[in-house]
Amino acid sequence: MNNFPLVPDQASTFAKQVDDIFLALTSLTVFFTVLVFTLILVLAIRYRRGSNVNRANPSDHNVLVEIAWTTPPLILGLIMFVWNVKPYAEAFNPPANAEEIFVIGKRWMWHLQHSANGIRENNELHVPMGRPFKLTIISQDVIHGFYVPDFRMKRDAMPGQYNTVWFQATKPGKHHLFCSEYCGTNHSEMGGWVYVMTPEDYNNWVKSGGTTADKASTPEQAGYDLFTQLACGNCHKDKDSMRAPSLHNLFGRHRSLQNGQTAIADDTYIRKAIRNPEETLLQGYNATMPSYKDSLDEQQIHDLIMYIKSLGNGSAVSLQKATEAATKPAGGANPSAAPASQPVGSATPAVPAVSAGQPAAAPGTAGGSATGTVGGKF
Ligand code: HEC
Ligand SMILES: [Cu+2]
Repeated sequence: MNNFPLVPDQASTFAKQVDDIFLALTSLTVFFTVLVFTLILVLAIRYRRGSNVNRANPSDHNVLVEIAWTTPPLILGLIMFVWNVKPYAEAFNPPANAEEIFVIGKRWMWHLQHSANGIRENNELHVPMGRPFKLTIISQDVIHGFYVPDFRMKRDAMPGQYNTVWFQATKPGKHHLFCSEYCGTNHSEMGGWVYVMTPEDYNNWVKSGGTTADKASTPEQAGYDLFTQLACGNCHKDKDSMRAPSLHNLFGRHRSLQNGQTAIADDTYIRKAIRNPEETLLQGYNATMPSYKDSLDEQQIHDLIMYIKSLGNGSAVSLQKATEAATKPAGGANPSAAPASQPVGSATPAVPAVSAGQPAAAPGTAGGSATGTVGGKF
């Protein structure tokens, strides 16, 4: 009987929690199903036609019974909810020290790259136990699902969107990796193994260059190479210029767009800015940036994003500016509302205003009314 596993191996920090929740939900479901069907059966037999029971004063209303069948399920439901919130939130919020692994799903294979050392793998993933890893997942064609049952971890790989999830493996060994989304002819072959190693074994594996023998460059280095090769630097300098905004400290910053919306410069925003610059056209600039939609694949775009991230994190800058603006008396209720409420299109000056790089820093624009703008608040 010991050899009859009801659940897969528990090999990550989530596994036990997920199994406990699953067991509780299943037990509750079974309990109430049995209860309800037993009552149906007993009552149906007892009150069947022709049976000799007292049918005087049939009641059609009983407050006590109604309270009895609504209150316990309500309390049980709330208990399940409270119990689930924490693990659920945890599963989608990687710890800050998690190392990133970039995952591309494509028909019909998984392509993975370690951001710390640049090692690339196909349908295999090597990780040490006891350390958190964050996965950034995208698809190059249709929807796939990155699924490691032993880790109780599953996340969709979507075209055009970065999804993240994280895990920390607890058990050395070989764990199945699947695609959980039917994605075409060879869907069933789209999978492989996650190898969880002891930290020493893992360090040796990394030293030997992993499974790729050729020299591995980190995504950041590869991104720098691409940036040079594609001459992005012809327009993007260290400082904002007439030609283009600087990409230093861009990551995490608030951007005001010409379509009246505001955005935060996260992975998805930068990906769009590179592939479809017309959709993220910045206030104060002309649409001179070429689209790289057809010339760069997902791997290359991710490399560029990693390079841009390495140029500094601007969320701290943004926050500081926002509080500064918010404490100013008039018109400063929302740092992004002022520039966003400017007329859009041809009326926008071609010369970059100071505010193009730093929202709401330009005093001249602070007089605008803060009403009637899309995305003026976040
Ligand atoms: C011909 C000049 C030019 C070239 C070449 C160019 N860009 Fe741009 N880029 C711009 C301009 C102008 C903007 C601002 C207008 C806009 O949003 O499209 C911009 C905006 C951006 C943004 C958004 C910046 C922000 O502050 O929100 C990113 C990211 C970006 N470019 C990355 C790149 C990368 C990566 C390359 C090389 C693959 C590149 N650019 C090549 C001109 C250029
Ligand atoms: Cu698939």
